[in-house]
Amino acid sequence: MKHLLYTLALTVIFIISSCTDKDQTPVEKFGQLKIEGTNITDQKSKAVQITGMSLFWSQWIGQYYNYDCIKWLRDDWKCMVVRAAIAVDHGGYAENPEREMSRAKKVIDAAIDLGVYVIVDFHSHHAEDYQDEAKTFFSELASEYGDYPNIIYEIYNEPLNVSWNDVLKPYSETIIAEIRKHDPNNIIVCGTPRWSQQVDEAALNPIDDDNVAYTLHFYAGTHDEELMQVANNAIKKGLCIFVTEYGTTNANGGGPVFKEETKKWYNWMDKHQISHCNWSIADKNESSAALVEGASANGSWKEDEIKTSGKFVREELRKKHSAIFK
Ligand code: IDC
Repeated sequence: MKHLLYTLALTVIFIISSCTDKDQTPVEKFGQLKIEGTNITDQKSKAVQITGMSLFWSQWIGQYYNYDCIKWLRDDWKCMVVRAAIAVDHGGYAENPEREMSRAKKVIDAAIDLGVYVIVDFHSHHAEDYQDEAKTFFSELASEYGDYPNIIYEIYNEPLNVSWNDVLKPYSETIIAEIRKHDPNNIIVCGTPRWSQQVDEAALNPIDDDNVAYTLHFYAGTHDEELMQVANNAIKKGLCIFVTEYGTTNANGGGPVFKEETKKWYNWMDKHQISHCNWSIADKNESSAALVEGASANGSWKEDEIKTSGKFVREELRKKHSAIFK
């Protein structure tokens, strides 16, 4: 009996001591995220930078919205976060609510099981025209998943040239109120004017909620220091920025892969501890798509299934992960 207890104690000690950070999932390590000042912070109030990949428009390239793919993105690409870009118009959720909601839930369920964060993005350029749909969509998600620390709500991908004060702030407040009925504290990310670039406008009139961040999107071939300066001004005013989508290419999703320019953005995001997701996990014939046409839907991608941008971004994600989980 004594011997048995001794062995048991040793086993417990062994298990505890072998559980280093390296074996932890992102959600085990960081837990409940919140916003403090301009930073996203973890359960110990330490600033964190969570990094990962965005999936493509769900209605067009939905095959990567599955468990095995998310698991591969966690284990091999070392994503701490994945973004489900749930299409609204162009045959998305507005027309096919059940199909698109089920895609969103597949990714959320996988993320919860796998211990990664998941951004659920209402992927539209006209979400103010789909406010009722957005209310229904986020209310359902918040009531079902609001208790999990995994979920991050992105309520509007990219508004066009519309006013923050008159259109986007009221839209955001309406959707936030709906989410907060069920989920008091997970992070909500708001789209900003002109393709989620004018974060400085939101900084002049921010939303009254403790856990709201604001979207900045950039494409390294199109956007440079000028946009960084806009974002710097917003940060100076106290705004928390989340780069929920960026590309290494031109803003149309094509053109060359701008490695040097992307590195400048990486440095800038590191300096400000800004979290980010790359566009996109897709096998489309465009340079921003990470995969070659016909790449397996279930992950396990070999070298020759990954395109230039995908390889470059994967390296960065692995580097980021290994600096934190050691
Ligand atoms: C692009 C896709 C492209 C598709 C187009 C449709 O890469 O294949 O034809 O949408 O509108 C964004 C958007 C994102 C865009 C991406 C690249 O959020 O939907 O995807 N981009 O153009 N903002 C800036 C760039």
